[in-house]
Amino acid sequence: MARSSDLGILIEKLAAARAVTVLTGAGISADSGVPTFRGADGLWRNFRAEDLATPEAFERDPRLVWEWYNWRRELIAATRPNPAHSAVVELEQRSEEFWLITQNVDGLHRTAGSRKLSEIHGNIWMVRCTDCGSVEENHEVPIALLPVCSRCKGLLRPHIVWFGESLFPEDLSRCATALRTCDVLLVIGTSGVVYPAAGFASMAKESGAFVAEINLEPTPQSGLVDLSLQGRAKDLVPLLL
Ligand code: BJW
Ligand code: ZN
Repeated sequence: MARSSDLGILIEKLAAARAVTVLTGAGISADSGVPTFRGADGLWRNFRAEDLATPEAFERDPRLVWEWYNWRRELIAATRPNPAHSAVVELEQRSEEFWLITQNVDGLHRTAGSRKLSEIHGNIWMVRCTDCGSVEENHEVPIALLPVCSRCKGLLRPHIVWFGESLFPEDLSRCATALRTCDVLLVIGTSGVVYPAAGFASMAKESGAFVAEINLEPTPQSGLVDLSLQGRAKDLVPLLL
């Protein structure tokens, strides 16, 4: 459990900060009922994200990959933001400078009202044509298999960053600025194993930020952060305000 003295330190650091950056992962949405990737509930028909979230998997069997996304689209469509998402919105409104970096593709931060954000792994409600590259919103649940582009009839894929693919350069440069210039970085609900996001805490630390982590359990980042609070995001994040 988080110690109240640790919570007090973080509250003070946030109150004194001019610039705040928040990095979130699947743990913040777990409290809304979205399965995490590396928890037992993240498995689908015994496949792991590493088996399906790759360009090779899509090339081999686009139907299987779309079936996985349909399972997730249905789950996510039934969820709502939780008090941790709302508390992040309030932090944005209170901070002179603020940026939210989320690895989550579920869109729950946007639904909650976050506006200053980078969805660095994309968004499950956006699709991209594998032929002409056009990107559009698509909220169909389930999406028709196999979905095709309205402009050129090319095969659509999720507008999501898969393993082995580069993140969008504009997101990377916006995140680098937010990490290099923040006074406090708050890392919420990520296992800290997927790069480049796994390197963000040390980037902020090197630039002099106070770095705090909120997670149900210790992570590979726990040793390098200034403060590690253990507990549920939905219980702890609202206490910071
Ligand atoms: C709670 C909680 C509660 C639970 N409250 N907490 C350097 C070294 C080694 C490898 C690489 C490297 N650089 C790049 C790579 C390769 C690769 C990589 O990192 N591999 C690692 C697995 C080793 N990275 C990439 O390929 C990236 N591309 C890239 O860097 O391009 C350049 C390049 C390519 C190749 C080589 C070198 C350079 C792209 C990564 C894209 C990741 N995409 C995914 C899938 C998207 C598919 C989709 O969503 O549809 O994004 S992977 C998956 O993991 C998803 C997530 O965003 C991401 C992170 O997971 P997250 O959010 O941390 O979730 P979990 O489940 O892991 O953890 C949940 C946490 O919450 C746990 O800690 C719980 O305890 C906690 N929790 N309930 C608080 N209530
Ligand atoms: Zn097209």
